[in-house]
Amino acid sequence: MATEHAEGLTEIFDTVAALAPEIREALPGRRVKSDETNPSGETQLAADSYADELFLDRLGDLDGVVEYASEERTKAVHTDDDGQNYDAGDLSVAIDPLDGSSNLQSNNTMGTIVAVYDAPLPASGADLVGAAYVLFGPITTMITADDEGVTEYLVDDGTRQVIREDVTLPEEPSVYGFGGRVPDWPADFADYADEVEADDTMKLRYGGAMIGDINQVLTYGGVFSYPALQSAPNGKLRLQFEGNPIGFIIESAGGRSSDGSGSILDVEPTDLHQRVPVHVGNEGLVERLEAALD
Ligand code: P6P
Repeated sequence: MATEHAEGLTEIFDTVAALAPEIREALPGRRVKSDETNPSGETQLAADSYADELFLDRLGDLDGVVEYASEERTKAVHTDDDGQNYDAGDLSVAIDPLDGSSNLQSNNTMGTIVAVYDAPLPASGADLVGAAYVLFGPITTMITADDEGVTEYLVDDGTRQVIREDVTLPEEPSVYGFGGRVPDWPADFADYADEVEADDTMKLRYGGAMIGDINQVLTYGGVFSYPALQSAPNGKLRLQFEGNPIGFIIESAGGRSSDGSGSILDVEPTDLHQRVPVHVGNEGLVERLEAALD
């Protein structure tokens, strides 16, 4: 890990892990919809707002963190006392406090996505120094990625206990998950999906929370796409909070990311809540996708 960021990243990942049991315990009582919507126009659950406030409070307190942004907030919050100054070593955190919170009412997987940039937000994926996600499944796990690779932890008790080091995508892919409604897929993506589905070594795994589907790809090899749609040319997922961190994690695990034409990490940031088509997985599958969309 780049020494200038090692301490800051460790503090951020430890803080996110420490909050995991507290957030998981609070979920049962916060399944209700609030009458608020987030900047992307999605209905907020009480759990979304609760988790967002908790992350801002704890991450904002860290000396190394100078800026906090989340899917639930219109603007970034400057959390240091020297205002807009951005000094070497400062870190910005962009977080999806509860990715897939609509799965809460159906008791399916969900969790938290964290992107750590060494640049003001909105930032390019090239400015990422680390990324992570916490997955609330049958057990609570955390995946972290930095310049040393990808590690999986058990975080049930709020501490990070390593369960897998140097995590890489299996060479032989076996799962796929494609978001959006099939009639809304552009023809070239629909053709690619048909090709993948015709492959009898591939099984459909799509659960409605990106990180649950990504964890399937990271564990079994395959491809996850939330493509550009006819009704939404930039797709649904947000670059700062979903596309960049997940692209960083999958690329750090030896896979590929793409917005349809090239690495998601190269997409120019223009707005904090900009959307981006997201394709991540084994190199061969992503290369075939880019050829299909070309
Ligand atoms: P759809 C959850 O709301 C999310 O942002 C991602 O976690 C997930 O991959 C996607 O949206 C699911 O979208 O259209 O299938 O409900």
